[in-house]
Amino acid sequence: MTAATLTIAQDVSLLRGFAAPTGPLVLAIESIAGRAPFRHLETRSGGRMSVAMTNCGPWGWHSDARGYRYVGRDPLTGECWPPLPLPFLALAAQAAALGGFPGFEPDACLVNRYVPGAQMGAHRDWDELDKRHPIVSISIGLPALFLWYGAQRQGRPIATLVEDGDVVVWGGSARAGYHGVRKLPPGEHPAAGSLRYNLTFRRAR
Ligand code: MD3
Ligand code: FE
Repeated sequence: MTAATLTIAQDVSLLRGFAAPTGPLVLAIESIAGRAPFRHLETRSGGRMSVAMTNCGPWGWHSDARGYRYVGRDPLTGECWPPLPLPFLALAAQAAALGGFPGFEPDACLVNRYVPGAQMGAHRDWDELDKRHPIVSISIGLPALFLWYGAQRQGRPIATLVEDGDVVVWGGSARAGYHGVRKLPPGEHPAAGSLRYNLTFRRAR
């Protein structure tokens, strides 16, 4: 457990190495993907996202021609999403508290999987009911450049390298912030192989 909490922007905290070691998290992700497989969702405009996604917890984020929303069942299998592992919940709550948001109880965890070349364009997380809750992100595996645009989608973002075990917490004035992830460079990581994973914990309802 680390003590260093870095502020990237107002109400955006970076907890370096807070989720390390990530070996157990990778095993948990593989188990989740065994029940709710990774898939490439469709954007509203019909494109295919380069990041593969799945979910665990009561609610899962989904995207198709009908738009972006949280759903209680996996549209691929018709089953409920796999449960949120207790260690995930504890990690997210502790990180949120350190970032200034005590009492965070997420009901959704979006699991992203990046292969080299995958990227996430500038967007904001805006499908959650109550925007007073923060979002907690855990990076696993290959390092990536996080891009923080802030209140506006355009302009030059603040780029921060996030590495295995790093946790980002954002809420309050940063909750509406635009962000993205730069195209993943190739590499090899002991726990995650040639991949990067990201967990984002949200309060959907
Ligand atoms: C804070 N995921 O799933 S976490 C998402 O790494 C999503 O997969 C990203 O955005 C991922 O909706 C990133 C959010 C994030 C991104 C960039 C930041 C938070 C940031 C840059 C600075 C501070
Ligand atoms: Fe996001």
